[in-house]
Amino acid sequence: MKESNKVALITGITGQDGSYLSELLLEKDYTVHGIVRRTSNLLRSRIEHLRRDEKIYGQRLFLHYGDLSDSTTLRRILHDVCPTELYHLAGQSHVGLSFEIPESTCEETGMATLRLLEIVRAHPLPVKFYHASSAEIFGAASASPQTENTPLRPTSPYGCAKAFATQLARVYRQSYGLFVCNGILYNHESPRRGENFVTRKIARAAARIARNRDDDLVLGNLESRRDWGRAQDYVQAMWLMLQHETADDYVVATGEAHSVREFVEAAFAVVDLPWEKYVKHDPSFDRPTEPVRLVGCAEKIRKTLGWKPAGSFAQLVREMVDAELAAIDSRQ
Ligand code: G4F
Repeated sequence: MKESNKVALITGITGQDGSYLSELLLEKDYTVHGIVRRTSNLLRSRIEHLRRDEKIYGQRLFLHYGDLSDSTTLRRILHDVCPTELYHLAGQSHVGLSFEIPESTCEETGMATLRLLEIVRAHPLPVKFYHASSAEIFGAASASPQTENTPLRPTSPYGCAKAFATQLARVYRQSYGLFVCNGILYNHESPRRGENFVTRKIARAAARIARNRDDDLVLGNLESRRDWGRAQDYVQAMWLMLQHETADDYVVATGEAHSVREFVEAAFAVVDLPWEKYVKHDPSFDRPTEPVRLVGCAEKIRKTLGWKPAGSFAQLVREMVDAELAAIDSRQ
């Protein structure tokens, strides 16, 4: 099939990953359809540049109103769009928040995936299905680094919902022969990251303090460690999974863990400020439980699909802080 015959449907198109994935697929000559929730604000900042491009929006990029809880609409969109590839990225993705809204998190993250799998199973034409799984499925990991075979031991409502959806995706692949891939992605960041995730919060605060817009940065656990990569590279991994002849699960990670404290140090170093003077701790940002030893082994995707992470931790931090500085300076 020529790439120009390829049609992608994306849930979560307005998110960090959805926006980068849309750009990647449009560059590859796909027609891209996205499902968006009705909101009172029509501005969808991460894809606004695509929406304003007359050569793209309404020509090769289309948005459809839909909700993950609404099977009839999801089924109709799938029927009308007839995608060759479905990237399921949507859902409540904040781990800390999942302790406060566990039921809606499990509904959006777990049940919605089941709903989509059922719709794809009943669809008359084959659809390659990408499920956005997460390192959170490993939680209190029994081994480190984790691989595709590490047992699932989630430690948050979000992690439980992702574990449920990940295992269902496997069941649908094995039982019905559906082409379903789980991308087990570790933390992936960019200037488009939501402002309540720790990396964006730190990058934004460092820039705002440097430009005298803020006085401090209030954080939770500084000793937490995460395997942080670049979102732009990780959407490439999603696409590669659906191009392979067989469906499978892949860990997508850098293999390096850094603490929140190291991220803070690197971010404040970019603006040449002493972080100890500005960073405060507020226990309300601490979580009831945290995953431990979360670091991924991406050997399988490297060997099978030729994917490897680009750039270093220091480059990622600099890219995020520089983007915040540029945003402030452009508004002056
Ligand atoms: O940036 P975070 O909120 O990301 P978290 O919880 O690791 O989840 C992200 O990565 C997962 C994959 O590994 C995804 F599944 C998930 O959807 C999301 O994309 O927090 C990172 C760490 C945590 O240990 C948290 O406790 O930073 C710590 N932290 C410390 N202070 C904070 C803060 N996190 C947030 N959000 N805000 C703080 O003030």
